Amino acid sequence: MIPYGNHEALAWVAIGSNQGAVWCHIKRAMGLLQRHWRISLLRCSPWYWTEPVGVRRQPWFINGVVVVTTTLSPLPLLHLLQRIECRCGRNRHREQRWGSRPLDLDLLLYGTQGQTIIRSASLTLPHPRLHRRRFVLQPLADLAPDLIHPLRGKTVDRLLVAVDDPNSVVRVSRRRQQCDDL
Ligand code: A4P
Ligand code: MG
Repeated sequence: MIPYGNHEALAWVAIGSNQGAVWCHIKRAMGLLQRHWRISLLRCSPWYWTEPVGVRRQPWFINGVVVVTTTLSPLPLLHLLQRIECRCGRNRHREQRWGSRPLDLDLLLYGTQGQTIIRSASLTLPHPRLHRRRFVLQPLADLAPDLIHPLRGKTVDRLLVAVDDPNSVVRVSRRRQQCDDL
């Protein structure tokens, strides 16, 4: 049986940007997601200024998470996210791993309860580093605190409380966000 077909699934997508006009990249990415005929944007988390993880000497990121419904299965959805990254100026061949980028879209969880597990060369679900990163867990917990990580067996809220990540995550006020938009 084909597991996904044209059925609707939920997907949680992490959005990050720390290069160039960060809010423009984020807005553009959300617009492109919203306009895709096989995707509906359901909710968006608050946005956070986040201390860079991995490569220290780079600007802080803006991070957030969106939840969508989609009839795309996981791999075509990942490919769509990668095309959107390119359209927002990302060139992954020219960048350092974990370094600055105009836009990073990661597929965190997929399925009605986020329960899909995949380990293939091009896609790992749940995202392999989601449980280790405050900049992902905080906005994800804003949207889905009770969602259970299918491999860890813990809710997102519990993962956030237990996460061993000292890097700062600071909520962006709506006022600040509106100023930055101008
Ligand atoms: N890939 C496999 N599974 C997935 C998935 N679930 N979602 C593969 C997205 N991609 C997935 O990703 C590398 C490869 O992972 C892809 O070819 C895809 O097939 P990439 O986006 O090309 O490169 P990357 O993002 O630099 O690599 P990586 O290892 O995914 O980095 P991360 O984990 O995304 O970390 N600090 C802060 N504060 N905020 C950030 O947003 N982001 C990163 C990047 C580092 N530090 C950060 C932040
Ligand atoms: Mg990525």
